[in-house]
Amino acid sequence: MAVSNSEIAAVFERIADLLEIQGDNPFRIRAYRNAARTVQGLSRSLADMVAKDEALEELPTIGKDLAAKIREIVKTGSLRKLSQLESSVSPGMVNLLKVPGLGPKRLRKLRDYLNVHDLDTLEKAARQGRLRQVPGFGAKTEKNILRELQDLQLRTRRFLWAEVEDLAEQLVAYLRRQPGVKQVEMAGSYRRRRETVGDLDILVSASRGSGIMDAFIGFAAVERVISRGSTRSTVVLRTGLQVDLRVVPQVSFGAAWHYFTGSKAHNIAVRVMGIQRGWKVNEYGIFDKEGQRIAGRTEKEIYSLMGMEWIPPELREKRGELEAAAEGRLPRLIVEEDLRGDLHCHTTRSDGQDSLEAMARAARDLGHDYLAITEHSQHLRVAGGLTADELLAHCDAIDALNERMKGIRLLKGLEVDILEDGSLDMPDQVLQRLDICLGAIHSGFSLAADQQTERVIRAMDHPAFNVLAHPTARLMGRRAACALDMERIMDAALERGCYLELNAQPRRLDLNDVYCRMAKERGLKVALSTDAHSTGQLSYQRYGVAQARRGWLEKKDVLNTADLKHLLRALRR
Ligand code: DGT
Ligand code: CA
Ligand code: CA
Repeated sequence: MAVSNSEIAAVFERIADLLEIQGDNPFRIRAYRNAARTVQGLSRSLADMVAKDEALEELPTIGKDLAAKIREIVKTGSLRKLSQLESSVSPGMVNLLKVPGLGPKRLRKLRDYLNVHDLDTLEKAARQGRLRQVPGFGAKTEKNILRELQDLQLRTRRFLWAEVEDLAEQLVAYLRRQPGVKQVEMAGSYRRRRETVGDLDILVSASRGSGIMDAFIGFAAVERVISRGSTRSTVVLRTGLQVDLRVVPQVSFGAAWHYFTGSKAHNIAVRVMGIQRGWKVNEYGIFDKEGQRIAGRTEKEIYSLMGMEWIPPELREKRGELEAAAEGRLPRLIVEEDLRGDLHCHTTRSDGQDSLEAMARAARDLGHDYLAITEHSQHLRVAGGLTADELLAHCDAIDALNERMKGIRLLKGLEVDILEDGSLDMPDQVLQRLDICLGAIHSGFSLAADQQTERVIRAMDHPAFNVLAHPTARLMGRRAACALDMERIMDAALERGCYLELNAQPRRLDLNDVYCRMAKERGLKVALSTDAHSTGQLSYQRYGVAQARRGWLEKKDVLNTADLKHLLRALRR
C-alpha cells in the first residue's frame, strides 16, 4: 500500500526533532519543519506523484535533497537518514523533547548539570527540587515542568484526528473491497470526531468464511498483530496507531455500531434508560423481558425505541444530548456547505507557502465568496511579520487583485500580535484601512490567568479589533493552553462586538468543543477559520466543522456562514 503524505510529514518532523537535540543548524531544522507542513497540506498524494515521475522539486519548500528523500520514503517505506539519526540520539532524549517548554538548548543544560537523560531522571530531579539550582531555571519553571510531565503522561499515545485520517480512510476502503464483506464502519472516538484518538475501532459484517481477518492482518501498513480471533483482532500500524476490528452479525450491526461508537458515558446512560423501561441493552441489541430482540439492526431503531431522534456521533458525550433528543430539540449541526468563506490565511508575504493569487484561486475553486488575507505583524519576526509600510503595500496588492479577479472578494486583514501590555503591534491609522483585524497571542504564553485575561480584554478595547485568533494559543501535544478566564473574555467580546475564532488547524482546534458551546450559549458567534498556510490547507475547514459540531454549533452560530454584505456589517463595531 502507498505511503501516505502524513507518514512522510511525520518522518520530516522526527528528523527535525533529532537534529534539534544534536544542536544542528537552525535553518536546516526549519527546512525540515517547513517541508513537513507542505507535505501535510498537499491536496495530492506524493506517492502518486512519485509513481507518475512528477517534479517534486517544484513544490514550495521542497528542494532537490528533500525531493530525493520523499522518493526514497515512497519507494522503500523508510529513510536511511532517519535510521542513522535515530541510532545517534538516545531514545530518552527524544522523549524529553515532548515536554512543552523544554527546547533542545535547555535540555542540553539539564544533561550537563544534572545528568538528566530521560523523562524519569527529569521527573526525579524536579521532585527533589534540583532543577531550580540550574542557571536559568527557577522554582516556577520547576513546578511548570512537573505539571507538564503529568499532562504528558495523560496524553501519551494519543494521535491527532487529522494525523490518522489518511490511514483510517485507506483501511476502511481496503476492507470494503474484500469479497463477502457487507458493511464496514468506523466507530469509537474517530467517528465522534474527537480532536485526538487513542485507537481506531472498526466494525465489519461479512458472510461466513469471508477471510476478513486474514485480509485485515494483511493490510500493508500493519506492523504487528497483538491478538487474532474469529470475531475480534487487534493490530498496530507502522505509525504506532492501534486498530481494533470486530466482526458483528448484520442483525445487530446498529446496536454494535452504537455501542462501539460510545462514548462510554453516553452508552451507560442509554442502558439505564433501557433498564427503566424493563429492557436489556447491549452491543447485540435491545431485548424485552422475554429476551426477544426488539431493536438492533440500525442505530435509528435503537434511538427511536427510546423515543428519541437519531443523535449525531459528535454529540454523544453525555452533555445533555439524550434529554435534547427526547424533547426533539437537538441542534441542526453546521455542515461544511454552510460556510461562505474563510477569515484567516497567510501567503508568501508572511509565512505562507503560496502566493496571494494562488490562495485566492484555490478559495474560489472551493466555492468561497470571500477570503480574508491575514499576514503576521512585525513582532512575529520568525514568521516574516509585516511592518506598517509593508502592510499598506500588501493592501494595495489585494485591492489590485480584487479589481482583476472575479468570483471572489479578498478582504484586507491582519493577524496582529497582542503585545504583553495588551496593545496591538500596528499603528492605529494602518489598522483603520483593514476590512478585518484578528488579534493573537504569540508570546508571553505563561502569564497568570488574571494578567492574561486583562491583556486580551485590553486588546479587544481597541476599536479595530474584530476576532481573537486561536484564543488559548494551545498546540496539542506541544504547548498547553494559556491560562484565561474564558467566560470573562466571551462577555467582553460580546459587549464590544468582537468574535472568537475556532482555528481549524488540526493541532490547534482552538476554541475547543466545550468553549464553542459556551460561546453559543452566550449568543457569541464563532469565526471558523483555517489559518491556511498553503492552498491545500484551505480544506482544513472540515476539521473546524467537526469541532464546531462537537460544540453544538449551528449555522447561525458561525460568523462566516453570512454572505459578504452581512459579514461586512457584522465586522463593523
Ligand atoms: P479513544 O480510543 O481513547 O480515543 O476513545 P474511544 O471512545 O474510541 O474508546 P475505546 O476505543 O476504548 O472504546 C470504543 C467504544 O467502546 C467506547 O467509546 C465505548 C465502548 N466501550 C468501551 N468500553 C466500554 C465499557 O466498559 N462500557 C461501555 N458501556 N462501553 C464501552
Ligand atoms: Ca478508540
Ligand atoms: Ca478500542
